[in-house]
Amino acid sequence: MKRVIVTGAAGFIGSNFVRRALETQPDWHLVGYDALTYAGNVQNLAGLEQTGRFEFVHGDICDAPAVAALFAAPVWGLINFAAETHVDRSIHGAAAFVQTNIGGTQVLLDEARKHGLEKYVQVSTDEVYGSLGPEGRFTEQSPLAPNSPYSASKAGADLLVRSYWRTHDLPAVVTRCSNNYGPYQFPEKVIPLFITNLLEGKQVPLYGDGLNVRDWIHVRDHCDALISVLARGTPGEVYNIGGDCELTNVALTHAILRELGKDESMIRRVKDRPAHDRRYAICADKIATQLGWSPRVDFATGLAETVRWYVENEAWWRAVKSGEYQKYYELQYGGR
Ligand code: NAD
Ligand code: TDX
Repeated sequence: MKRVIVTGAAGFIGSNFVRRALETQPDWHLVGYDALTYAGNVQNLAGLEQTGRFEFVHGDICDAPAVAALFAAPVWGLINFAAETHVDRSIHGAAAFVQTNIGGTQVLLDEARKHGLEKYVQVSTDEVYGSLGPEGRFTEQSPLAPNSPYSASKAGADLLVRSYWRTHDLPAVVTRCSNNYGPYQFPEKVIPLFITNLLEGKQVPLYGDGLNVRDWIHVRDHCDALISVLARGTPGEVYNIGGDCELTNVALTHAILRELGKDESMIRRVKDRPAHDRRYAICADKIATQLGWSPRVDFATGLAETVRWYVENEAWWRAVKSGEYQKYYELQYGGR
């Protein structure tokens, strides 16, 4: 059995990754590790320990002794999803972003180096490349030009990972993916926020002119790409991952409204996000050529499936759309 540590396992992509890896990698034993911040939810991993190939450990990636304890048994691989992930929150306050995204990554890298492993994967984002004009796509050679405290902290972590590979021969790989959607996504991100607002009969807050472009990928496709990188990625390399599905936020909003049988009156135009990146688009040719991965879920099917998941899992999103989240939402949108 290959023992794989999955940090940030109780979040959106981490929990989808654990589920997908249990389905497709019979020789992996997964250890989920998560601090359970506002974005982490053990419910996202419900039932998985019954497989006998998954266990959950509650802990912070900034806590070096706790991370060291994960290495008490031999570790084959570590994939780091743990992060503060919401751009708007990073505008309100960057401290937690620097602490977890950079400081936490440094702790993971040091423990991985001390104890040894076969592969370390840093799950990063296309946002480290900054913003595109109307033409072109990000390649792995695009310069890093982050525009938000969130993306700056992710870029800082990417550079640390590279330095541990160069300096300490740590077998580390970085991935940079575009915008994910699918089940278990926290309803602060645009797709689940808009779906759940509409299910509650509330309007959806569309930033600025709504013409910013994102390249959407279903979380299952992202997880399959990450499994191939963990299994076969070359240390020292960066792999871009994208869905080849560019949409303006207006087009995305209309698709969600259509799925739920609502009209344009449900759109509320709100002020723009500061330094709002205009366009992201990923060239994923390298991972296609070198690791044989390409996205499979078509957007219309994936979105319909996702809307259905939120309709069927109302208890899940009602529980997370309260408490601390509500306070933040009121700060962001002026109370509703
Ligand atoms: P998420 O916010 O849903 O989950 C993050 C998880 O990390 C949560 O479970 C949280 O409890 C945990 N966490 C936070 N701080 C921690 C700490 N100090 N120690 C341990 N655990 C901690 O985020 P997500 O959307 O699942 O993103 C996962 C990763 O993928 C992030 O690194 C993010 O930058 C990256 N990414 C996300 C997207 C996207 O579209 N969502 C796209 C590209 C890359
Ligand atoms: O209420 C909203 N209204 C709106 O118009 C929100 C929350 C967002 N938006 C717009 C801003 C963006 O152009 O929708 C687009 C997507 O916004 P987010 O869901 O906040 O995602 P984004 O900022 O693109 O970042 C996401 O993708 C890359 C994730 O949150 C990151 O963690 C990931 O790295």
